[in-house]
Amino acid sequence: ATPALSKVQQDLIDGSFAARALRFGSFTLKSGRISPYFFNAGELSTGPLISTLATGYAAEIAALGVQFDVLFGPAYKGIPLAAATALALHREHGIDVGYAFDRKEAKDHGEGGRVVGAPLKGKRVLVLDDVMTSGKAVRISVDTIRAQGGEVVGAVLLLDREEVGPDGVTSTVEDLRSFLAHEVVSLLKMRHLITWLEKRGDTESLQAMNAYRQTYGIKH
Ligand code: OMP
Repeated sequence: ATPALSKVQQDLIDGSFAARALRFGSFTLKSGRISPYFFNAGELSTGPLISTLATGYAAEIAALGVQFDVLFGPAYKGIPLAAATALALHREHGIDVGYAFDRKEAKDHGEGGRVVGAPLKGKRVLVLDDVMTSGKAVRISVDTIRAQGGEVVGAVLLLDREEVGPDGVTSTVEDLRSFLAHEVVSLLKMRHLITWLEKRGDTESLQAMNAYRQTYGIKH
């Protein structure tokens, strides 16, 4: 059975679909897998959408209860997300943390360095990212943070696609959890998108989603 949607999840999926950040069709992923859906968090680019999203991330982080100093949002899409979430944590939960992000290109003049924002050295850092498939993007952030002398204390994602690795068995999010030895949480999982499609009665997308999940989805 598919899970019920919370108000935040319903709002997030409705808003993402309306903004075409969430699309159903045929998409080639970084991994080469052909997916019946794609979530492009870069399209969540209005005040109301980023507000809903930041409130969602902040609530997830507050519920997680992890102690940390800095939120790290990788370039480019993670930058506004981390900034907006730091603001929401402050306003909505009284949790005051720094935020930081990396550059895509190394800078060799001016202030220099690959990381901008709050210093990471000796700090507890929470990674904030958009979509996770294989976990590669998150691992790159982890490497960047550790290279700066920061300690990664967990990761929070917008969408966990709930996929298996190339061996067809290992859950990529479980793998990331053991790699970090910390929690990895997400606002949405692929199963929530399926619930949403069921409510909407979109049988064509549902069939494609279920077939994809059979092939690449985590096994229960
Ligand atoms: P992994 O690095 O394999 O975990 O994939 C995550 C990244 O893939 C994201 O940061 C995006 O660059 C991209 N992506 C999406 O944004 N949305 C999707 O629905 C799927 C992917 C993807 O290519 O797997």
